[in-house]
Amino acid sequence: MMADDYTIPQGWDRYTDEEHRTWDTLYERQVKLLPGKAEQSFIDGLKALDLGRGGIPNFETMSDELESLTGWRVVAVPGLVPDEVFFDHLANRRFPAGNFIRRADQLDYLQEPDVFHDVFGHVPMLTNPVFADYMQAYGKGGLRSLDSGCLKNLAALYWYTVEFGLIQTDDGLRIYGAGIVSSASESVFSLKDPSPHRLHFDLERVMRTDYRIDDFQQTYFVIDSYEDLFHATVDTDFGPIYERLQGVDEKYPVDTILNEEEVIHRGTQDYA
Ligand code: HBI
Ligand code: FE
Repeated sequence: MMADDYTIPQGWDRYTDEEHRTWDTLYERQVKLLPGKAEQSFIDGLKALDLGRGGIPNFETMSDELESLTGWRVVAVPGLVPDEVFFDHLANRRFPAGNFIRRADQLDYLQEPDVFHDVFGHVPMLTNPVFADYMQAYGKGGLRSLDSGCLKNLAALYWYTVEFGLIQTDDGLRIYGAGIVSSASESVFSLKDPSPHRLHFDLERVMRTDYRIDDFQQTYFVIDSYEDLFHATVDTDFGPIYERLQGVDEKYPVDTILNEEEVIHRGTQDYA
């Protein structure tokens, strides 16, 4: 039975051996690729939550550990949930994760968020206290945005940070976005390929940018720190931004570079 908040039991006992093996296959493939690519909090989070112990993680055990670190828990949902339900979970430090896993013949790409994308991709970053606070702030901002008609702008922010974000570190550019760390091909493409633009993150600019959900990104936005991201989001009064954006239906196309902006890498856009 599904509750009002769309949560369901994970049903951990019902996973088949084949489903656990699918997790293991995906896990091993990503863990080999990610050193030197994923930002350290992601790698630390995998270890802290012991996500490589074998098989699909049990949400209860994992949540007990995660809660002791940053107060977040993971709850099971059947798939995409309505925006207001999604935001309400985040605002209360619950991450809704799909409980199903992709079929063995869909290892590389799946449109819906399954347990591998949601748990491997998103949950390790929730062990970083600043990022964990950002996610909650995003959820609260999302609830507020529902009345202002600016949901699309907020969705773009999520897309270019939580899902496809890059971060500048002392060791170079690294990945923190869940959509990238959970993808074998995009974890290489996003950092190494000459095709996509890599631009410095700017809140309002990002919120006005279109995005594509069906292929590699044509532009990635780079933050300097999770603190910057948190403060850009929390210290900014979204009211005036929303007001400016009200009249603006047009989005910046996905390959735009503005005159005044800080370019980290001007992409060739060959891939697109
Ligand atoms: N539901 N389960 C789930 N996962 C998401 O990432 C998600 C969602 N519902 C809405 C949603 N994302 C987005 O529309 C928001 O980020 C704007
Ligand atoms: Fe996601």
